[in-house]
Amino acid sequence: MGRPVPTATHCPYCSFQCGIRVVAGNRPAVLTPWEDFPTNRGGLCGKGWRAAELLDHPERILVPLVRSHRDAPLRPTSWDDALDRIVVAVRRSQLRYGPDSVGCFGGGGLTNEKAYQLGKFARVALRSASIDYNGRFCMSSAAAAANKAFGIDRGMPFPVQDIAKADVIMLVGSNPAETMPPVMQWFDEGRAAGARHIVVDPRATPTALGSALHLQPVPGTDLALANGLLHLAVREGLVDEEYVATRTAGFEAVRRTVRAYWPDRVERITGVPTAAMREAVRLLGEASSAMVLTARGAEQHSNGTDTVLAFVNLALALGLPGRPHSGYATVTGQGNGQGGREHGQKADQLPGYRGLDDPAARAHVAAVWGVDPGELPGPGRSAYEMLDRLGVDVRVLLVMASNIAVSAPRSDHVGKRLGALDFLVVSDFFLSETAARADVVLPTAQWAEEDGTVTNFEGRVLRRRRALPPPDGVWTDLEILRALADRLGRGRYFADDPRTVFDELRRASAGGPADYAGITYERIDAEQGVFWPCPAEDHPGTPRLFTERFATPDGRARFHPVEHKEPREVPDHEFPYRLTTGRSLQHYQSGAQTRRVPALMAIEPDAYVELHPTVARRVGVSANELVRLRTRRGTAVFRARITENIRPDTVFVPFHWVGANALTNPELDPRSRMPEFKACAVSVSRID
Ligand SMILES: Nc1nc2c(c(=O)[nH]1)N[C@H]1C(S)=C(S)[C@@H](COP(=O)(O)OP(=O)(O)OC[C@H]3O[C@@H](n4cnc5c(=O)[nH]c(N)nc54)[C@H](O)[C@@H]3O)O[C@H]1N2
Ligand SMILES: Nc1nc2c(c(=O)[nH]1)N[C@H]1C(S)=C(S)[C@@H](COP(=O)(O)OP(=O)(O)OC[C@H]3O[C@@H](n4cnc5c(=O)[nH]c(N)nc54)[C@H](O)[C@@H]3O)O[C@H]1N2
Ligand code: SF4
Ligand SMILES: [Mo]
Repeated sequence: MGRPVPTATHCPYCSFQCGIRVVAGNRPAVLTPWEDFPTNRGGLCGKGWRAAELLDHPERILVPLVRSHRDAPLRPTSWDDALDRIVVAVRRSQLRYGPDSVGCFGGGGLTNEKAYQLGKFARVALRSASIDYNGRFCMSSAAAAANKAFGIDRGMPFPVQDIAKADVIMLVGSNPAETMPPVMQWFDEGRAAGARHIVVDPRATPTALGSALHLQPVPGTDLALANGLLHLAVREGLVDEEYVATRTAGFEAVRRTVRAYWPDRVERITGVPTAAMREAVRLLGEASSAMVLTARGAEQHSNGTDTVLAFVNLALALGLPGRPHSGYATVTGQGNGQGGREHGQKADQLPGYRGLDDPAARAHVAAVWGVDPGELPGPGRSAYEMLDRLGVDVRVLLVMASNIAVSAPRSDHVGKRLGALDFLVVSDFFLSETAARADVVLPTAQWAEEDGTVTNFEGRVLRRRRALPPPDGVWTDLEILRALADRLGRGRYFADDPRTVFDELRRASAGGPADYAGITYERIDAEQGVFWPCPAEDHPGTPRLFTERFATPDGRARFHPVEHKEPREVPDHEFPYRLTTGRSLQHYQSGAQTRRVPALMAIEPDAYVELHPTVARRVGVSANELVRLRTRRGTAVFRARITENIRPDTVFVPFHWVGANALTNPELDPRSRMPEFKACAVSVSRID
């Protein structure tokens, strides 16, 4: 017997999509890094190293589960029974309440093929407008801003290697040392060569601790900070006037707006000392190459789109986008956070990043799908707006790749709305907190068990390759969608083979902003990934955008004047602290996967809150004691972690356990519909 050949594939978790090898056919599955993959170069974080354990995990769901009525326990059944129940519920609901009463909720962890197929399933099999996905909680503000400013939304418009070559980088609300550890090799390479990095974060994170300059603003005040930095850049003559004149439009209105952002005023709003602001501007403005990167800390606010626009304004005024080793980028989050937002699982979108309300886009995609454009529904509600009205508008919900019971804002309310549904269907490999509430749970294949493509945070389209078959009786999401479409009388429109679906996606995306027409599985294999847009098979793909022009009609980037606005909730007598939320190193998202990995749980066993020592003293709590956090929406209990690394007016909780989102505010950004996960008012009390 020869040694089994490892299959090269990619990590199931974050958008860095580290190259991983899985020994083909083996159970239990064995994983090794893919040493020469060009982005991670063999590096993996602890989550990635342990990812294979979930393939053979004892809690994995291996058969469909159903319950006979709401209070009955879930019990195993056959696929026929499970699918028939779903179709009966769909038919009944659509007959009584109309097509939009059946909704879909997708995820940025789905491969391109699955995200595309889920969008098509909603529009063609269900003919429903009700579909959105968890990326609305993740990337939407940066996406909205990038579309407005650059005319295209590819999170990182350059390859990750450029990070090592930039002289100065400002990271705003981004903590890659914990959220994408192997990417730090590119930052570290830059630092070793003398690059200076500026981190903007209310916490002194591991990323900030290794930087040259840490600005520690009050949560939700980044827009004022960006305007203040631009104010200083104007005053100190650091604006690249030639770039502004030749490559952009609209600067004068921004120049006028930022005039009012005096350093003293900005210090009062943000808490960032003026001297630190001056140093940051000087570093950025005098560097021969510089980048501004934002992530969820800047974006998950009710003014997230404007906040991103403020940092884009700064980057444009300094002449960065499109210049060598320079630019503005947003660091995408989920495994397929980039591709998952391009191919039609968004409420207002058709594949290729086309608009659902654009007649030409509807005609093009309908022709690829073989349906009449008039049959396609119009745009639906955004993620939280749909969840908020479950049981009222949407009566039957299919969830594929999200654990909304834990990760949606104001989760107690969302839990009640889930309970008000007539019928909930969840496809997952574990009984997540959301799946545990379902009427039907469908067991699905995991990353190493299926083929498909994902688009990493650079816009590089990669192949997930099947190393092993799913366990007996477990189906892929594509097989599930096809079988449901079949039973709904629309099966002829749906393939369940990833390659066939990808070839259809290529045609559907052709000519759109996210054009995959020239990308094939063979090219991805040969070239270690292909950067979109790639309109033809003889097109090289596009590692760097904006070198000549922006994706706007006239080729110029757009400035947008934006004004500071307080977060919806600010501290008061009853709720005296600011609450912000985010991630810890060991866990992933709602924790549905990583809370099932013993090695990760041994390091990070339960929900905690970071408190400054002054807060701990005031509340009377010592390290590891339990405290109760309360907001206008709910309460939850956390273990106290006392640290000097956080502002004394702010507390931080990771959202990997049930509880954090009982607290958060679902106030939405008016344009992106992104909830305000990162700023609300909270009280802290000890538990006796
Ligand atoms: N370990 C781990 N890694 C992950 C994930 C995970 O769950 N766990 N999830 C992946 C996904 S989907 C995503 S979206 C990315 C997210 O990656 P990041 O954006 O790096 O993660 P967060 O922890 O949400 O937020 C980053 C930082 O924002 C800071 N912050 C909070 N409020 C504010 C504010 O008002 N202003 C500023 N400037 N900063 C603020 C927080 O203190 C935090 O350190 O991570 C990906 N990688
Ligand atoms: N308070 C607070 N809340 C937040 C955030 C925050 O910073 N603070 N961040 C937000 C962000 S950025 C994000 S991205 C969301 C993420 O939050 P969620 O959408 O809940 O993300 P996951 O926990 O990854 O949930 C994915 C679920 O689908 C399953 N799954 C994974 N892959 C697949 C697949 O291919 N098919 C199927 N059928 N199932 C699959 C997993 O087992 C898991 O149960 O949370 C948001 N919520
Ligand atoms: S950094 Fe992201 S992609 Fe890489 S191993 Fe960790 S979770 Fe997986
Ligand atoms: Mo995310």
